[in-house]
Amino acid sequence: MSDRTRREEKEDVLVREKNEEPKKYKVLLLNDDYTSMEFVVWVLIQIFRHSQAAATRIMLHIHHSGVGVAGVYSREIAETRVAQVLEAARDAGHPLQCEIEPE
Ligand code: TYC
Repeated sequence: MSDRTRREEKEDVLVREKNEEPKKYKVLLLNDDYTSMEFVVWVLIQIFRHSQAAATRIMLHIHHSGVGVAGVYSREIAETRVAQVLEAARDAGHPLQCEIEPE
């Protein structure tokens, strides 16, 4: 058995956790056949603060590849963005789907 006390081990874990970068989460938008391109560009500009050019590029990437990253955030901000996208999509009658993935 090691001489290290449980307290020393616990202190080491706390120090390690404190020095680690906080986890980041990708907010993904999924392609579908019904949501309009204009609406996805609007979401990327209004909710994710992309420029018109970047929003169009990201939307086209999703349209062609099936999925794309709208932004990368802390867990709480990522969850808020997902909720904002789903509410806006529901209000506009679009089936757009959005999810979080650990980076
Ligand atoms: N595929 C859609 C269309 O042709 C456009 C679209 C792009 C939908 C990205 C969702 O996340 C999406 N109207």
